[in-house]
Amino acid sequence: MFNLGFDAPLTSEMADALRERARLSRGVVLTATSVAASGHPGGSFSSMELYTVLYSCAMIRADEPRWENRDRIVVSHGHTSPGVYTALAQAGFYSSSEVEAHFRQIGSVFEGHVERSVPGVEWSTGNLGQGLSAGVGMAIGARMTGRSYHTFVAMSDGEQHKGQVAEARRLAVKEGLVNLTVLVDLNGIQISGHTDDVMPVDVAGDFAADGWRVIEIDGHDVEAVYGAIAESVADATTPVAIIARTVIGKGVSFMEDDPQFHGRALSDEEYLEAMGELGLEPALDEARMRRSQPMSVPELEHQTPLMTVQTGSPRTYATDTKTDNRGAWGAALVDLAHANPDLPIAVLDCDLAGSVKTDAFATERPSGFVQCGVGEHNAATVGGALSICDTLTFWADFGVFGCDEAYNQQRLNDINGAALKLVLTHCGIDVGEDGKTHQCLDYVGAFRDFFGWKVIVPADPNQTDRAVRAMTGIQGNVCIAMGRSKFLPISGIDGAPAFAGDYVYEYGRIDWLRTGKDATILAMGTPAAEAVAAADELLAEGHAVSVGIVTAPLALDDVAMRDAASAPVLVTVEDHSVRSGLGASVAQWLGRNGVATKLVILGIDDYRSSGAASDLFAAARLDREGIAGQVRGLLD
Ligand SMILES: Cc1ncc(C[n+]2csc(CCOP(=O)(O)OP(=O)(O)O)c2C)c(N)n1
Repeated sequence: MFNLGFDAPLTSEMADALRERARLSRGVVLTATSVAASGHPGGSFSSMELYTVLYSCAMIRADEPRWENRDRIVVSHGHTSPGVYTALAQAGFYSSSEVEAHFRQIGSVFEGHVERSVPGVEWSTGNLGQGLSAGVGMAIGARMTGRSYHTFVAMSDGEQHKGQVAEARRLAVKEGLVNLTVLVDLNGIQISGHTDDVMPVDVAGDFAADGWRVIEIDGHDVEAVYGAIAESVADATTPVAIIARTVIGKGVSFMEDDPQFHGRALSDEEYLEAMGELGLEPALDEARMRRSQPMSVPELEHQTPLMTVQTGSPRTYATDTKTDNRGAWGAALVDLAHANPDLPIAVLDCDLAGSVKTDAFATERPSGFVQCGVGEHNAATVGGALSICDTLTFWADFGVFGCDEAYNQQRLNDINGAALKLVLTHCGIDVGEDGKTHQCLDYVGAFRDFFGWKVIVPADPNQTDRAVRAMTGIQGNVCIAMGRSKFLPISGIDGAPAFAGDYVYEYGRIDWLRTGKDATILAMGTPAAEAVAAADELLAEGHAVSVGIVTAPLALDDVAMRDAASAPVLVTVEDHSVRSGLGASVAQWLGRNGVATKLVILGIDDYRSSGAASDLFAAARLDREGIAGQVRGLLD
């Protein structure tokens, strides 16, 4: 009778069973949090009927947690993890005794905030305000893949303060996501006290104002919860927000409406009293004993598998015609759409399609183009969640917005094992006249601190073309970063385009375009062409300088690095902060490998002003003359 969806009316037998599940779950929450001596029982109790009805009735399968047509349930207030874990246990995903014994224990899948590796959990949350965006991504994913599942997002009232929630609300309506239901646990309490005192929000009014249908209910009445969900699933006109009035700590008299139980476990005495009120046998001693025994719940894989993508035929850009990397990216994207007519491809935009060159894709495949407006936090999370829904997902934006603005969202994408392909244009001082607020100087440094993200910084349009195609075959989240200007593509020593012909892009490889014993230049991104030109100038003067093009500053190749470091002086060149980019990677590599050589890091050491990019590069001594002059000085 359970997990059949919401088509049939709720029978009294089912309602009784749901109430009983919720009662038992409250006991498990108390035992688990008391064994762990931490956690969030208050919100778990206020959300308990919502979780019980959702996990017991939605179309999900305990024996096949990643069934592709399952309804998606995202819990945005991830601190209510004990409530989520135990509702999933009641729905048969694993035994609740495992939750009781191993909640918040090292090595256990039952982390303090909900984790996607727990069977039944769709998105790791806890950084409030991101869950609705994840749900929007999954609801768009259903449309992209032609699947009929429904997405449910449970949220708290405290997190309604966040601006990202408003961004997601609007996108849901604009995209017509009738397959999306939000359930807000309106318990009126958060850490610092009553929500009305901390930061008043008209939750129902906000959803209604953005065009959602709003249904208000008693969130502890399982019949009302089921009925509202059934109504929302049947509604094919708008997304629906169910505002559930609840009581924090519901079910235990001394916990009810008391902010201290937001985030504290009960003492043993309180525990006994509470279990008595719930009519349940205490289970604390037994659970404490079991804590030292191994846990049997396996972690689900949460890295997104690679999709099969036809990469099409690379384009060649002539070395006598100035071209921009972002133009090459946009053209390669259209080629990918042509080469994969049946593959779900989504491209997210934040009102910059013309500049970030996704406009041609938007014309070519409008069904895949998702305009998110000026809502980058939302776009980042929507993109991450969509990328785990069998959709090849790109988000293109200026570096300062896709990286700096949305840093924590990209961190959560990393933790969730998403597969977002992030295209950052207008990076570095190459942004030119827009000035210092628009200079993204830290894209390598920012992503360096995430353990999963890969970063590609192509040197010219030919390499950009090939790297864009190749990144579709690289697992996980990948960022490709580029500048803004047009410049001449780089030539090999034979005068032909260096990154065309037989050239195949490989992540991590350093491509040697010039060789010489006097010095080594390792160059990355827009100034790489100038570094090659500088080496040619120096050669004409009798100085033989190697130039290696680095596109993967976070994955330096050991063999190539040993070669690079064998020269008397090693110079790095980049349009990036000297503190955390290629030069920093090389310094780290030298230190870790015990290799001593003179290292000179050429890059950006302060915020720069507005100006033509060529003038800015000259002022930073990152043009041909500047690089040649600095290397010449070192050789002399
Ligand atoms: C972005 C973010 N800011 C701050 C926090 C810290 N925090 C955790 S729970 C919480 C209160 C949220 O209120 P609500 O979710 O309504 O809590 P409950 O109803 O469970 O008491 C805060 C501020 C967080 N997790 N995420």
